[in-house]
Amino acid sequence: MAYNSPALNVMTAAARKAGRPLVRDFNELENLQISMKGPADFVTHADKRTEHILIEELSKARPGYGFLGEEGGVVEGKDATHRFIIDPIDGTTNFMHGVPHFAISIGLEREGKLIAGVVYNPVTDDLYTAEKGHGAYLNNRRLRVAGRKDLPQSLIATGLPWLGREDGMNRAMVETAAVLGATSGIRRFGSASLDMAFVAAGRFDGFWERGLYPWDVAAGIVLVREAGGVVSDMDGGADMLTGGSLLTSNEHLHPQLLKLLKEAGA
Ligand code: 2AM
Ligand code: CA
Repeated sequence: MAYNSPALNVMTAAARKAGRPLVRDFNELENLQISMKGPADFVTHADKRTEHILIEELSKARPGYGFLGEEGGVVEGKDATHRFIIDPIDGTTNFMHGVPHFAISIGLEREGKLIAGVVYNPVTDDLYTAEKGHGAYLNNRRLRVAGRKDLPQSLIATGLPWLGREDGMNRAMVETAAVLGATSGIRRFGSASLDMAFVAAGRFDGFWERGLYPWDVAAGIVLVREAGGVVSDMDGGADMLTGGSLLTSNEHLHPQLLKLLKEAGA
């Protein structure tokens, strides 16, 4: 059984509560006959409502904690030591296309250090939780990163640029080619928080992406660390929460991936 602190229970309850109407929206979206503008508006509404429920539930249980959210930005709290970092729908494009691979992501910071994380896919009901010093779990089952030591046997996830984010396109292509030529393959599933949860669960051997925001990765960082993984930015430094790039893997493959991506010359 997972050890759940009161704070982690609060985060889990908020994710589950916000997840229920989100699943209803997701099912409705599949059947909906909407105008071209419709789906985007519908998803924006679902996104905002989900963030609203999360903030409401979390601040009811922890009044005074601050927030950093994808929709709402920074909300200063009276308690300057604690902050929730939340993404109401991580994997919005999947959500919009009826692909059941998206998550609610909630990280908790104390004095600038990440101490707990929840990543919840409400469609599959997969709940990933982690707390500093207490391990990472999927639905109460303890998680451990994969033990593979060699790149040729490894399966690596990434995220790639899209329309409107072409600035990093060439670099992403060069890095992707380098990893494709050195591993068993790449997966691009479209939700950074779930990619990190999958690394924690030992499904993916590693994950890297550029252009990420704190709410994409806050909870995932705690998950992979507590599952025994290594997380850094793509220069090998510790600026992965706010620096915009992230590389995570096990202790054997992390340095190899870092070197491979650097040598890709991007
Ligand atoms: P989001 O769904 O919360 O926006 C995957 O590459 C990461 O990039 C996801 O965590 C996703 O977070 C973000 N992202 C933002 N816009 C995207 C888009 N149009 N297509 C794919 N990913 C996007
Ligand atoms: Ca996101």
